[in-house]
Amino acid sequence: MTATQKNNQVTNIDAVVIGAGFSGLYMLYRLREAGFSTRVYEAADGVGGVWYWNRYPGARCDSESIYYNYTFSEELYKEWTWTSRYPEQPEILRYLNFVADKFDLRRDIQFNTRIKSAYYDDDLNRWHIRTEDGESVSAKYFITGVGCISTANIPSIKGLDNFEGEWYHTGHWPHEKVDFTGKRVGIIGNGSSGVQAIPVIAKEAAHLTVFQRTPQYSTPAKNNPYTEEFIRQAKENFHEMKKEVRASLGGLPIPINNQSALEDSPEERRKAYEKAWEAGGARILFAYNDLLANEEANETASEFIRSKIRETVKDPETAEKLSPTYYYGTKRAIIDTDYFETYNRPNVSLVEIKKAPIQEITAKGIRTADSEYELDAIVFATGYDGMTGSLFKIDIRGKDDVSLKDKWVNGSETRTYLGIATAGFPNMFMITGPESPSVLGNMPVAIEQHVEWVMDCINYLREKNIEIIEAKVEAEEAWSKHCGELADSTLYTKAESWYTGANIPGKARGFQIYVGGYGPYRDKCDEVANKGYEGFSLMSSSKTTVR
Ligand code: NA7
Repeated sequence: MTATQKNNQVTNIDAVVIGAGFSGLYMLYRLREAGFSTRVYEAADGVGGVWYWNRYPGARCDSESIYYNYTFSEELYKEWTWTSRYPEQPEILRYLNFVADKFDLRRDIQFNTRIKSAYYDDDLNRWHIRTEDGESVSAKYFITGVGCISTANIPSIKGLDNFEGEWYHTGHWPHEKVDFTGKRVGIIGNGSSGVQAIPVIAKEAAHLTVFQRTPQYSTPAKNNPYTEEFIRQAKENFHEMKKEVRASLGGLPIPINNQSALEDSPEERRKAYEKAWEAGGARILFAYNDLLANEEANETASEFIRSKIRETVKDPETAEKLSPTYYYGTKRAIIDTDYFETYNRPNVSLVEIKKAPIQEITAKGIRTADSEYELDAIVFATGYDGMTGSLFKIDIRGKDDVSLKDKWVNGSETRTYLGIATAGFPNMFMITGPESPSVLGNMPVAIEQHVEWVMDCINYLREKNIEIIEAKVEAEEAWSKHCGELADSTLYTKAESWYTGANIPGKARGFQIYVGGYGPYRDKCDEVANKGYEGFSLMSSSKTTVR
């Protein structure tokens, strides 16, 4: 029950966890605390998950830092001090390193190791996990903490190999500073990453050309450094904050105005939106309770933001090009620092690639249907193959050698029970898997809930001498149906977004996130556990059903 070994020897341990981001670190901490031998595998050479890789200029979190952390340890919460409202990537990475040091986690993490496959052995009731280097380990429990948005989407554009300049993806940024001084830079993509990077790169580059496919709504972050007094109060308020974030819909203690936008007069609405705009972040989404459910209500918020774009961007033609038409919030709500202001700079230009698509990357730059742009560097801020992308990168096979990818028909028929487990894959747990609320809120809160639920479950199995837990087909059918119905009752499914898989050519469309909110979801998971893991088959080692 010690560490794994090479030389064809297979080591037996209790649990294998993939990924050393927020999920993997906490899962390791809990498993180890409960006395389970555990090994975490991590492809990077350090902890951090997406915060290890996302080092692009301007990279920040869009959740407020005092809520974007673990709450399982009061001591940890009080020992760490955030410097500003929206933390920069290096600060978050420092935080996760601090966590790893404080709880001495690194000794059970194998870095620089990518997992190639995980096969379930039905005879032995164990998972056989293999690394890309050929190392094998056998574990009773297989837990994925691979992140929802960690597999980079680099569009296959003809000619990229011929480009003589340098190119980067925001999610795989070099560790050393990339110096754009004096360079002509092109950036493709204006989601959260692009919107954060564009103002920063524009200040450094000789010229920045933004290749925009879809204009996006963005609201000002109103980032600011925290005062000592603010931090003191936040720390004092720890228990209340923890209770509130865990019961909330999106993992943040921000109340939603429980009223329809259509009940207010246009003047009252304007006032409410102005107040939310001034408060910063994505507060507009909290201004009324039906912005993501009712088209007419949504249009009031969408038009408010468009009016702000017109006020901010001096050239009316550019303002028009930057004005989105989809329903605000149905793509991830973006927050920014000086994003729209950046288009007033003389060294920034905007190219609409829906009107004149990119045809080729040449040795000298980017050629669209109507022009050629000479560039020294290209930045792909083109996002991720979300929700299933990172799971599908590993060859995961359950009972009868069925692969997860095949079972889910490449994502078009994703079926999970609670977004944590899937039938045919016993003793496998997915932290923030598809069909859990995950990315529709403040991730550490979702992660802690999953880790704690999984830990309670594993402890229960040990106490009751149960060897195998597996989601029942009927339970996952019902859960997937419920998720789909909830999503269809909102406007989310109307957008072309990474939430729906629309950003990846050829990817099956579907909305694989539970939209009912963190608090209600937690209650549902607790109910399942309290009923002795209702919806799961619980079996002894001889496959005798225990319940
Ligand atoms: P996003 O939000 O998926 O944004 C990706 C951007 O790249 C978006 O503007 C896309 O346009 C654009 N894109 C994607 N593929 C292409 C191609 N092939 N050609 C041109 N433009 C393209 O990713 P981010 O990294 O910004 O953010 C991911 C999440 O991280 C974010 O939601 C937060 O949760 C944190 P589109 O809108 O699809 O037309």
